[in-house]
Amino acid sequence: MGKQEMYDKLRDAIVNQDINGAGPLVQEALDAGFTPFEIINDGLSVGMKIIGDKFEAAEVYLPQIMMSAKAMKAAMEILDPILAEDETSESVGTCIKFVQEGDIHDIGHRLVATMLGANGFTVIDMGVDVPNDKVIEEVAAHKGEKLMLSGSALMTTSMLGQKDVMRLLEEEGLRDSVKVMFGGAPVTDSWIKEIGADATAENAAEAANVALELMKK
Ligand code: HCB
Repeated sequence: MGKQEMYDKLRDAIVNQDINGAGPLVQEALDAGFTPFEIINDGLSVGMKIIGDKFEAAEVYLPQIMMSAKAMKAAMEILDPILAEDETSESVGTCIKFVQEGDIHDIGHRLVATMLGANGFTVIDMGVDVPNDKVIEEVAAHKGEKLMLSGSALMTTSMLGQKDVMRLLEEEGLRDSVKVMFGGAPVTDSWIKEIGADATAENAAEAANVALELMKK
């Protein structure tokens, strides 16, 4: 099977909500020599983007989205342990990862966490719907380490909470202890500038590169 043909099958497993088929297909791709990185970036993520666009165009509805999300989870259950094994022994830094309060969208968050882990970060996954005071407590607990904060928000409402994170970091005297990268579909470069964060990234692969660059500064 050609490379593109496999990417298309992986993409379609997500678009067509193939919860039972996604895991075995990922295994098939791994057995055929595809890397987890290719499987995620050129296959599964493309499918998730398509289903997201279809949702916005009202071509599919919440139940289908939820099943695509489950297919994505089934696929990542095969890939996560492999990516964890690949982790380099020396950590390049600690990354506190969370999804903003009020927001339970965790697919992109998990992909970014996986990619950061695979690129040498020690990832502290605080999960979804995390209040800002808990985030600040976690940053304070790791003060002094090479430290990143990576927050996701998928809704315009939850994105506003990112501004508050920046304010609290300043107030608590923690701003200089941590590099801050925010992401999620509504997050733009101008928003990052406005709130005084350090960076954003379009996707998980870019997030890993941006995070590695920030750790050098
Ligand atoms: Co949801 N939802 N949803 N949803 N949902 C969105 C986000 C809307 C944009 C759809 C729309 O209306 N057009 C919309 C938000 C509108 C807005 O505020 N502008 C919306 C809404 C309104 C809602 C509900 C309120 C719907 C309802 O109940 N009526 C509800 C809210 C629940 C809540 O959070 N309180 C809801 C629920 C759901 C689910 C449960 C059905 C499901 C989530 C399942 C899950 O995550 N476990 C869901 C989904 C899947 C979506 C869409 C279709 C796709 C999101 C997604 O997974 N994208 C989304 C539409 C869209 O975004 N186009 C829709 C794929 C991932 C891979 O991309 O952008 O999340 P990503 O992450 C990327 C990228 O941003 C970057 O890298 C990631 C990986 O490549 N990145 C970072 C992310 N975080 C980063 C952090 C960094 O530091 C750096 C980079």
